[in-house]
Amino acid sequence: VESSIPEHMREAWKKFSPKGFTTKDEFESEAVKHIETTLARSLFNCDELAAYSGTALAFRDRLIIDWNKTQQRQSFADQKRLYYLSLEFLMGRALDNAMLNVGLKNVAKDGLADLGFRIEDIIAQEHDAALGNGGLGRLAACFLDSMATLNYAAWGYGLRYRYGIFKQEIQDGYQVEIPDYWLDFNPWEFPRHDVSVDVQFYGWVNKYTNDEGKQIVSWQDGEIVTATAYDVPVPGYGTPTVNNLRLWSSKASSGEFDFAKFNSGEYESAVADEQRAETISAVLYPNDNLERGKELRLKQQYFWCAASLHDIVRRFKKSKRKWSEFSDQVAIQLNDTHPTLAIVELQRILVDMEGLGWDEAWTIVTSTFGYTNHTVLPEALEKWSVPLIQNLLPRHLQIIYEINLQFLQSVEKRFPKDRDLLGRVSIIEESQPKMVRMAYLAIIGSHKVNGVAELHSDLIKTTIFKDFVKVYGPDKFTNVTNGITPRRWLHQANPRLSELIASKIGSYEFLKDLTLLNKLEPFVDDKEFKKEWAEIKYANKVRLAQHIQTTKGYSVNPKALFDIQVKRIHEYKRQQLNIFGVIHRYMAIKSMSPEERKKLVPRVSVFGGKAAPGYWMAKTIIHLINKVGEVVNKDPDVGDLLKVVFLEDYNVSKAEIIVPASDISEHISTAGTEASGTSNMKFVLNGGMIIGTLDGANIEITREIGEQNIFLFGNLSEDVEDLRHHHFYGDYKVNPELVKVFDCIKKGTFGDEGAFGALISGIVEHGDYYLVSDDFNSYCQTQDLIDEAYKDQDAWVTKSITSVARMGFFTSDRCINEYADTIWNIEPLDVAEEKEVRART
Ligand code: GPK
Repeated sequence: VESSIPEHMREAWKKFSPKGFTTKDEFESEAVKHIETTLARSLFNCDELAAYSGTALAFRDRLIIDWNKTQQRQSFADQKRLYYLSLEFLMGRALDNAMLNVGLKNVAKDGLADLGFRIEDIIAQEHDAALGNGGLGRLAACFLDSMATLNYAAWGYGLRYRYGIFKQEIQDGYQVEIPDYWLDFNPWEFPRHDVSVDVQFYGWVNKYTNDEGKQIVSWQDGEIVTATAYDVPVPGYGTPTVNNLRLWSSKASSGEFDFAKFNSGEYESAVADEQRAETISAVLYPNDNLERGKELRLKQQYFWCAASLHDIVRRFKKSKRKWSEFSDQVAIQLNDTHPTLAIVELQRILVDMEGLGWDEAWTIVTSTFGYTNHTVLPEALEKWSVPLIQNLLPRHLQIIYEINLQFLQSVEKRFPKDRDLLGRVSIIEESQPKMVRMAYLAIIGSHKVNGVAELHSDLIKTTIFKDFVKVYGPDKFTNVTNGITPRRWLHQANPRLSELIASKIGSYEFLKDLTLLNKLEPFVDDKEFKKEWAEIKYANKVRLAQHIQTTKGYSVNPKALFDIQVKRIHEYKRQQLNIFGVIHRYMAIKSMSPEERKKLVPRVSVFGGKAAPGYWMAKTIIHLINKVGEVVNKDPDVGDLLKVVFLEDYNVSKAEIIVPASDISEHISTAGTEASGTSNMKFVLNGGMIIGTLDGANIEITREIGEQNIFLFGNLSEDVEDLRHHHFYGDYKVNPELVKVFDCIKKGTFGDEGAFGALISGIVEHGDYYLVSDDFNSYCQTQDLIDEAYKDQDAWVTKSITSVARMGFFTSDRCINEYADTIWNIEPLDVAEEKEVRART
């Protein structure tokens, strides 16, 4: 490896390069050094935040050592790398994860105790890195964890938003959004002021023939914004690999910040230019499963794609290889269509800047990219208006047209009689204004397209991308069922359960090979084991009850059945079905005699999740949940039999408390709408049962854990279309039990009935698109079955253990290995030698 340090001076470097702490005393020494020097605090003013900061800096130092080595090792090995392009990385907290991954959490715990702190309090000081909305962003974070743990040479590329997803407060039952400024103190990022890319916008395209008779295309007179790299270390579990997540931050380019203006007194307009540039990476768009076509969002997408591609190409060019070897060195995965412009940008770099021929370049591009689709919901499929792209990215629009022309010509050759087909598969939608269909561009520019669960991958082939299956054949389309990292979602969130499992199967190896969980099955009848299993669940429920007590100010009974639905609020996810079911239960309780009530299973219904700020119906659902809670929770007829809790500001760190505490969790989307779901996997892995529809990964979870271990209900995906049709054209009647629920709301039982009118009329008058009424009976009956099943605690615990034992398939490690084998064509780096060196020192 090249170095600027002369050979004879390297000894001194080697002698003094830090090794990182391993003992408690070393940890304390590092932490105290950071508190007293880096932070300029002392024994007399070290609060928990300072103790967190010192601890984080001590662990950060450790990670950096491994991180530097990993990057050197990967450069030296010169293997193919994977780049994961995602507009969202929902990382959550880093300290606990770092401590567990390097195997020094106990060292830190004892060290912090010596210094006068409880480790849990210190961990809780950290601000979540919340650069994502929901499942898509958290999936990217789980993938980074697996890629590092499995020793793949893989980088994440994203945006360094100054504001992550907003913080949610509930005021008078309504959601209120608070900005999430999270960068005040972030020890986990490293500004790389020496790594920057100038990104261009607007301007015009100049085409001419040069002296040698060559066609030259130049994009000129645009506005330049600089992308600066901020690197975040991503440690693997029990391995020396620490990968890199590179996040781009925008600022006015130094050429752009107009000193002439500045000096001539136009201070304000000079500052305004600077602020406009910084706006690009200022804020995460808070929409989940929805696209709104805002210009700033398109700017974000291009800014991030261009910076990432130039960085990747720069790295490739250092290797001095031929362009034809590009895709032997580089694989790029597109997390949804948000980074589709990367396809166009690479083609532009190769053709306009590097002088390759169109076809040669296009072959390279299409063998480099893979595209993952995460939804079939039409409102989520990205389209950008042609005039918008024309103005912002004039050269890219030309390239898109050329890609489309060549593609359509090839289709026409193969299907000469099918004129309609050409219109249907065209990247350009012939609307007013014309629109660029990003998913089509992503398909055409990639060599593989995948869905995220079996049903979903089938659906994209038979619905939204059907015509492309005709054009390319079925092999371009594949499935990679989602997974989750068992490190965060079992070991970190539920340490006692992880420890119990390890004690039974002999080691913590299951955290790296989750299929080893199947060794638990022989213990399903072990009385002592079952008792401990149940105790752990109970302790986790007590912990959640305490969280409810401190955040909401009232108590819930941890012996009650905890029924939890936490995820983004969306009509297709059907939190409204859940709350209508709760009202139905409330009405039933009210009409019972005291004797009948005694036979009931007490229940705590927990909701949590954010609504997009502009999604009015989702906000109405939140409002209803809160209003029902206000009435039910103080009704003396009900007491402990039913409590309704809306937990504010659901995020990754709260999920780590909530997920281990569920008896039942709800995954109740209208069949065919939830691409996969990943919290379903988290809940089952923590010993909870599921109530769910035959949708997304619920289907595969059922196949793995067995039908007797899951509570399924509702209509099937294949029947949805007919049912919807029937709502409009048949003699459609709303389910009578649901009508009673609506009457109860309309009577004003939960306050101003007008507030919920739209929720009801959407079902009664406007076609019930999400089939709430069709599934209501089946849902309520299944809830009754759950009550019955819960009464037999012994059988319940058997189900719980059996399910966990069969969850091995749903690790994101399996998922990443599948991507690596079938899409990226990359292999893990061998780190055996590094491990050995480390064991010796
Ligand atoms: C899908 F299209 C989108 C989106 O914009 N945001 C998002 O979080 C989710 N998703 C799906 O809704 C989930 O079913 C899926 O598990 C997750 O992506 C990861 O694939």
